[in-house]
Amino acid sequence: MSELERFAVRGVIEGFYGTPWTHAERLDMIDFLSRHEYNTYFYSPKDDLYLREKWMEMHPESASREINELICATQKGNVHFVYCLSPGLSMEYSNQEHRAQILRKYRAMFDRGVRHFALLFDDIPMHLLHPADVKRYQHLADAHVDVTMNVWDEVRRWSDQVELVICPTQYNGLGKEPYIQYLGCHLPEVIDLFWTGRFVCSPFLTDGDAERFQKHTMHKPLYWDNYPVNDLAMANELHIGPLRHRDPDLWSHSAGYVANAMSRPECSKIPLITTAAYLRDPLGYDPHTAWEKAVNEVVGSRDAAAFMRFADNVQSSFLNEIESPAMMEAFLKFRFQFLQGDRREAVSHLQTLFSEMEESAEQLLQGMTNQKLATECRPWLEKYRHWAKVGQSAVGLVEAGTSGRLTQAAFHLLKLKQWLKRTEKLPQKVCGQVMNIFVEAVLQEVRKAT
Ligand code: 14T
Repeated sequence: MSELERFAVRGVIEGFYGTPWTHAERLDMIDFLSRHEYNTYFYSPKDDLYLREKWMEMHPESASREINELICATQKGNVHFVYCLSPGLSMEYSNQEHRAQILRKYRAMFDRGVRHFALLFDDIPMHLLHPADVKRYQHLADAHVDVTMNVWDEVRRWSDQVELVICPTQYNGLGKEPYIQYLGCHLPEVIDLFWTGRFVCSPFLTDGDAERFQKHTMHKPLYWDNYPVNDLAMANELHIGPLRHRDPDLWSHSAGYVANAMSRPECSKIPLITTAAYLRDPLGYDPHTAWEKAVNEVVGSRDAAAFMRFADNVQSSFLNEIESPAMMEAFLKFRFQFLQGDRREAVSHLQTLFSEMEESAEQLLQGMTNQKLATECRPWLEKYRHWAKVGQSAVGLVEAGTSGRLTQAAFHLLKLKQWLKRTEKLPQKVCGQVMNIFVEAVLQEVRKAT
């Protein structure tokens, strides 16, 4: 695909709440982005004090040195470094000194070669709060346009290479809400507007929605896709599944695509490689094929098969409501065979399934080639191992119960209850409801029989 026939911006944003990436992780990520044909890195961890809460203060000396290194790394890798400030928690929009401070911080970055800037107004109140602002502006959008134009007029005096992105306070919906319409219609088209789609986490991004956004805001949306990010309410989900449901023609209806990553950088690489495949060839993109390739690359060939078995049970998110498809299929087959009278065969299949599950869990827990990945995944791997134990006791119970060995059945029932209790204490989302459905069915049979 030619450069003109794909997303102009292909980015990753460090834009999550929670522990920011370390300096080493950032350098590694920039290298990763460069190798996977991403062209932009947005530096915006929510919990970096000097970008948000203390946005008015200059970065301390040590942080400043690290930012220099990041800028150099992006330059070497042909990736744009976007310096993002989130002043909305305390900024008085009408305050001349506050505006000057944004420009001072931008200028320090400009002097080190940065040409891409962003002003993020997400996750702040929709109403003006400072009395001076209430007096001067009609509404929040009015203030945001004024500040943005003020900043824009100054930075483009520095160089005609400078680019500016805005994250509106209302960053999801249909695009015809009054705030975003006002913002869009009063800002020049060269200033890109971030947009997460219909929802904060949008199951689908469609051409139709992008067109509607453009119609109402006079801007093509710059997609900020909240996948694979797993912060806040999503913290128990590990988003290692592939990107899904982004329309293949989205590139022609948008200003670009930016993925918000997880606080776990190594895990993030798996979905980010699938996203890179989508960005490279949206029409030819197949989530499952891309996913297998991504797992192979990040996990390495030695552990890839075991990891894939694990990952099949850790893929549900707002993008994909299907969890543990292979396991679900095995349960359905089990019931079918069991009812057909093929009990021994049915039981033996499930025994194999759960012992392979335990083996792969053990293999991954005891030491993966990619140790960083192992560390990041550990809580989910632990939960996966626990479910294998639950499954083994459940199958043991079925086996003993249906062949009349009641003492053994009672023993397996006890074990099942113990493992179930331990497993349910682990909050990580693994296997969704699939294991619960199976266990519940087994326990129901037990109740019937006693
Ligand atoms: F700016 C936005 F486009 C955006 O998505 N902002 C945040 C983002 O930093 C965060 O990582 C993401 C996923 O949780 O969602 C936004 O933050 C929220 C969204 C909510 F709906 C924070 C609280 C919410 F209730």
